[in-house]
Amino acid sequence: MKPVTQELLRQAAAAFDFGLPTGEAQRYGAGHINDTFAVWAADHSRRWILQRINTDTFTDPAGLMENVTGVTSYLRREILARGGDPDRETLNVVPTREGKPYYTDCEGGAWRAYLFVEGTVCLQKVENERDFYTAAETFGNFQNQLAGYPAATLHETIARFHDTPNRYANFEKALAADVMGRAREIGPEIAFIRAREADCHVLMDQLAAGVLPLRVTHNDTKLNNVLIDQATGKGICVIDLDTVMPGLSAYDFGDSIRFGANDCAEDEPDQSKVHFSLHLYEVFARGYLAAAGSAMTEAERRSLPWGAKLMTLECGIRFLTDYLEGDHYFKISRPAQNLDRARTQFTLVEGMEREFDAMTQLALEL
Ligand code: ADP
Ligand code: GN1
Ligand code: MG
Repeated sequence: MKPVTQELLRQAAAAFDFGLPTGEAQRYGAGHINDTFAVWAADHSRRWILQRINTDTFTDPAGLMENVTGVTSYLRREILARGGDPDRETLNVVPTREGKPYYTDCEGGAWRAYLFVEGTVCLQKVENERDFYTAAETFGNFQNQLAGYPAATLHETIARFHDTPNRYANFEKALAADVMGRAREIGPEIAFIRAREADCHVLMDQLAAGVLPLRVTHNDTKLNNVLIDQATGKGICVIDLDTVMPGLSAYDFGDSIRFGANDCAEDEPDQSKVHFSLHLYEVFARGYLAAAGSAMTEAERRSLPWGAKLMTLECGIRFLTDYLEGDHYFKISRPAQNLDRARTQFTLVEGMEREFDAMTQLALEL
C-alpha cells in the first residue's frame, strides 16, 4: 500500500456523512494491517474512527464491508433485545455522503468510518487477570451472539486464513525462494517448524471429518481487538471485524491465548522473558467457557488447547514467512521485528507443549 498522504486523508474524511464539520485527524491505535485515524469534529465535541482498509490483504473491500454491515446490524438487534447500548457495544458503520458503507479514493484505496467508542481502554498486553477474564467473556459472548447468524452469507475475506497446513506450505515456498537471503539466519526456527508439520493438520482434519462444527468466528481475537469500558472494567465492544468468517471456536479461543497468556510483548526480542502462563490460560478459559461453553460440544472443548498451540505456531510461521519475504505483510517499526515476533511465538508453543495435558484437563472441566 502507498503511504496515506494528508490530502488523501482530508478527501476521505470529507466523503463521510458525519453530520458535523470535521477538523483534525491523527493516526490512532496499534494495528498491524489497516491505516487507522481518529477524526475530530471541528468543534471537538466528538470523534470518529476513519480507516483505510489494507486492500493488499483484503482484496474485496465490497464483500468485506458487506460482512461488516451484516454482522454489526445483526449485533445491534441482539444488543437492543438484551437491553444494551448498541452505539457502544458493537461497531457502527458511518455511511458515506452517498449512503455507501465505504469510500474509494482517487488511488483506489478503500476507506470506512465507525462511531468512536469513547471511555474505553484497548490493551496491548495483559496487565491484570481481571482484564483478561473480561476479554474472554467478551469474545465468548460475541460468538454466542452470532450463533444464529447465517454463516453461509459471509464472504471469505482472506482465503484459507487459518488453514495451518497451507500456511506451512507457504512458508516452505518462501524458504525455497529466500528472496532476502535470510534463510541462513534461521536454522533453528526452520527445524522447529518442520518438526511440527504433522501437528498443523490436527484441527483441519477434525473439521473435515465432521468432528468439529463450523461457527461464525472472529479469527483475530487479540486482546487489542476488544474495548474495555474504563468506568466499569467490563468488556464492551469487539472490534476489527475484517476477518469474521466461518471458522472453529478453537481459532478464537486459541488466538487469544497466543496473545494474552504470557507476560511479554508479541515482539519481545529477549526469549528468556517469554513464558506461557498456564494460570492465565485458566483465567481465559474460565471467562470464555462461562460465556460460550454451554453451546460447545465436548469435541470443541477438547480442541481448545490445540487451538492455542496451532494459532501460536501458525502465527509464528506467518511472521517468519513475512520475514523471509521482506516484511511486506505485517507492519514493522524496526529491522528483524518479524523474526522476534516469530521466535516469541515458538517459545510460547514450547511452553504450551509442556503444559498440554493440564490445558486439556482444564478445557474439559471448567
Ligand atoms: P487493525 O486491523 O490494523 O488491527 P483495528 O480495526 O483493530 O485495525 O483498529 C486499530 C485500533 O484502533 C484498535 O486497536 C483500537 O485501539 C482502535 N479502534 C478501532 N476501532 C475503534 C472504535 N470504533 N472506537 C475506538 N477505538 C477504535
Ligand atoms: C494481524 O490486524 P491485527 O493487527 O489485529 C493479523 C492477525 C495476526 C496478528 C498478529 C488480517 O492482526 O492474523 O494474528 O496481526 N491480521 C490479519 O499480531 O492478517
Ligand atoms: Mg486490530
